[in-house]
Amino acid sequence: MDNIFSSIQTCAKRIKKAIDIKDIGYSNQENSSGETQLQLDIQCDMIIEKEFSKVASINTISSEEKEHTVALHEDGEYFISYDPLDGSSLVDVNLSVGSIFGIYKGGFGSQNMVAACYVVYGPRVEMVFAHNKVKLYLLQEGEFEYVKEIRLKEKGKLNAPGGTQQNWEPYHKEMVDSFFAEGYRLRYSGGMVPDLHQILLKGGGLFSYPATSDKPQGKLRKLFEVFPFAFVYEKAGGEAIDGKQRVLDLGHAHIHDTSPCFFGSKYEIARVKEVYAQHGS
Ligand code: AFP
Repeated sequence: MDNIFSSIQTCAKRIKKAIDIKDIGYSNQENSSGETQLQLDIQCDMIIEKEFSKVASINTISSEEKEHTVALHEDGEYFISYDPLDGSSLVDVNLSVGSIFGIYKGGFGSQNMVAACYVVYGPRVEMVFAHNKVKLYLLQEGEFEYVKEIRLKEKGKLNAPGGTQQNWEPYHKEMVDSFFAEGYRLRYSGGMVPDLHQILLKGGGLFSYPATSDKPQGKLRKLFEVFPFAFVYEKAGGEAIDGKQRVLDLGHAHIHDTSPCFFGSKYEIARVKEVYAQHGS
């Protein structure tokens, strides 16, 4: 695991450089979710594949930017799913973006998850690594330095509601509004990494990306976005559900499967469960 941890650090430093200098034009390729890839998406994906191919304990990788898994080392015990540059469409407006990693032992699948990690490229570069605890690191003068352990409070103050409102179910809108009526503040940038990072560091709140009429299975990908953040939130004392069920109990049929998802501290997730038990399918 130490080798993986330091390999991700190397990737993060190289990706930060690519973000700073790379022309961010579109490529002529689409990824498996049908989105046109930025040249930057492709470059970040290549950086990670190259670094991970040097780590003998990594058996297989799967990337949000690749249709299929890639086998690396037959004797390796770890399987890593990653989103090289989540929120890359925000780079041209200079908002924060991130890389997400899910680390599994023996095969892909939430039941095999042993660690998760994400990197935020904002005014500063930060890394959060969740194994037994959730630890925050800051890139300072070329090296990641440990900052602190992250723990969520029982109840937060932030509300980050994803998805197009006109496609929300009425009960979902009522639930989102009920948090605002209680004094919660809106925080939503359109980048999952900075939005979830903000909730974690400010002590709690709710991030939701529900099933909508245009996306009945949600938008966010299980392996590349939902499972890794679910692991981080649970280890930090919060919860992650699909409305009813713990997301880490959901299986996946295909590596690019998506799921509705709600991440938060205990208080907000209890409300989601209550509302979705009455209404959700
Ligand atoms: P991009 O990588 O295409 O910018 O999408 C980012 C993302 O997958 C995730 O980071 C956001 O939380 C989510 O999409 C935002 O989606 P909406 O724009 O539909 O709210």
